[in-house]
Amino acid sequence: MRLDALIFDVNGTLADTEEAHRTAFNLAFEQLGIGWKWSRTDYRRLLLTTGGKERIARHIASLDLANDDRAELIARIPQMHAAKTRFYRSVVRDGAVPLRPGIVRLLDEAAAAGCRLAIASTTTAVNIDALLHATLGPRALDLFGVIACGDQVAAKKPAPDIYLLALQHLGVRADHAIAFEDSANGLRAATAAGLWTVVTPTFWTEDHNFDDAGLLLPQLGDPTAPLAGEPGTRLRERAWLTFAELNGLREGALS
Ligand code: XBP
Ligand code: MG
Repeated sequence: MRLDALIFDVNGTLADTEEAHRTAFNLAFEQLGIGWKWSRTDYRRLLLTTGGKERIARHIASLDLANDDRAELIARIPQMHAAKTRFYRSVVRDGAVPLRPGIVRLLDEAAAAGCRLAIASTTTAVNIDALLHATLGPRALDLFGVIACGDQVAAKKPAPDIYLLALQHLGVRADHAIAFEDSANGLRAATAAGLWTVVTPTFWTEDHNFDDAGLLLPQLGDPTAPLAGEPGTRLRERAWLTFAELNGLREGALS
């Protein structure tokens, strides 16, 4: 079956951004005098709620509050999230968050083979723009023809909506595309949209259930960051996932 498109999640997949997100949330809470400080343990749990605004709402729901205080905090979610986005963008713009190993190589290999590239993320467009420009420069917008993100759909991951939107904008069928994810919610969203999915977890998601992944790797691998034990267990050709091998593995799985 022809492979027409690769669709990438952003946070955790293109780059390990979540520590930058966590720090930005905490800076926003401090700046606004809200007084919350999310530890890494807190944040691992909070990450199970996708979307920053939804994550803050989940946190408020967990607090023991009088009704008026709760309503006041809920009303401030947009303000908190806007402050968080400003902190996050400025740290990402400064180049503090690199792309994960193998991402640039695989994007280039796919583009050279005529395969289209897209994004499906729960984060906001400005965050994606900051990350892509800081890491790929102006060619980012040429590489990614479709960027589906944030509040463009009502239901965030694990609902399939953002992937379905990306496929619709690409004009590509799900069985002619592959998704790349790092989390169980992302994998559920991609799978529910009918996509064969490659999962590369991070510290934040390594304990999630990835039974439905088409291929599970610690990272994509690269000549500069080869995968331990490969080729030979999951990969046959190189110690990194090439576009040609990706295509072959998917064909084998679908046949
Ligand atoms: C993962 C998320 C995001 C970020 C925070 O996004 O859950 O919400 O943690 O971003 P992805 P916002 O789908 O790319 O893995 O605060 O902008 O929502
Ligand atoms: Mg993710």
